[in-house]
Formats: sequence, C-alpha cells, structure tokens
Amino acid sequence: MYDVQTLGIPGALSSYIPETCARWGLDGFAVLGNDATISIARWSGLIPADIDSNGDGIADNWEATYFNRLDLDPASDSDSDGLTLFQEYLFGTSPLAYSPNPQQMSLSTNSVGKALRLVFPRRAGLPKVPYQFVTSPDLIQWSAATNISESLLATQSMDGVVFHTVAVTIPATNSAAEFLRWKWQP
Ligand SMILES: [Ca+2]
Ligand SMILES: [Ca+2]
Repeated sequence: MYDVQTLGIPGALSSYIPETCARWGLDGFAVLGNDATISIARWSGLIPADIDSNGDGIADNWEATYFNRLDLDPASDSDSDGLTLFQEYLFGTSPLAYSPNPQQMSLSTNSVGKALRLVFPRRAGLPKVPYQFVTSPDLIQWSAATNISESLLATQSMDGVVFHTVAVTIPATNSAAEFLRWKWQP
C-alpha cells in the first residue's frame, strides 16, 4: 500500500533529500528523490510514541496503528459509540469497536458548595493537554470552567502505555442548571 502523507523528514536525511517523505505501510517510509531517477528507500521502524507531526493532538503512531493514515478528524466518531477519536486516544479505548464510556461523573458537596466531579483515564506524557472544560446554564452560551482542581488518583500501564486516573472537580455556579462539556483544542 502506498499512502502519501507528508511527514517531517528525519534530520539525518533532510540535508540531501529535500523531497517528500511518504508513509508506506504501517512501519515504513518511502523517500522520493528530486533527480531524474526517482529513488525510493524504505526502512522499517515504528513511529516514536510521542510524535504528532500534524499537530492534531493525537500521536502519529496511534493514528497509523488503527487507521494507517494521519489525516484523521479527531472530532469524528469512527465506531459510533459516542466517543470521538480524540477521546478514544485520550482514554485508551478502541476507536474500532464499541467502548463503554470510561468517564464517571458525580456531584459532591463540600464547605464551599456543590461541585461536579469527573473521573477518567488519561494517557500519560501528552505534550500538552489538548482540551478544556466549558460550562453553560442553557446549552447555548458556553464559557471556560473556572476554579478547576485536578488530582491524580492512580497510575497504570496498559499494553505498554502509561495512563493516569484523573479526578477533575469543577465548582458549580449559582445557575439554576449547569451543563458541562469537553472542548477539544489541539
Ligand atoms: Ca468512537
Ligand atoms: Ca470505541
């Protein structure tokens, strides 16, 4: 299979191969030269776990492993289970099969007032946390949740990937009703 995806050329090659470096299968690359004879090279090597060459918030190796391409829409829901691709990546669930929603939500009350508590698994080592929480009193006007506190409850490893169990506490406002949602922003 030959799937053209423009990727960053490895540093060792970039000085003398100025043309396209394209994905070729799951673990190989084709390098297209710029002289009269097209030179194609292929080598084998897994994409490092922490590379996100197109800045979409999802690591290349995850996209390649499940979809053999990198130009995914992180907001799409490939298996119609209600979790977006980005959430499946974040939570460590399969984007190809139904996944029970791993988010646990509860209401808590403390001396300050009521708060919404959200517990979920989160992939460790994200270069940045590409989401925020927004709240709304009416599902129309949304604004960034404030005074959020976050704590790590546990760390576990699954198929060689480290995940944290995270608890996020979001204080309730004085609105009669309040809605919460994740806003993805790579
Ligand atoms: Ca899904
Ligand atoms: Ca799924």
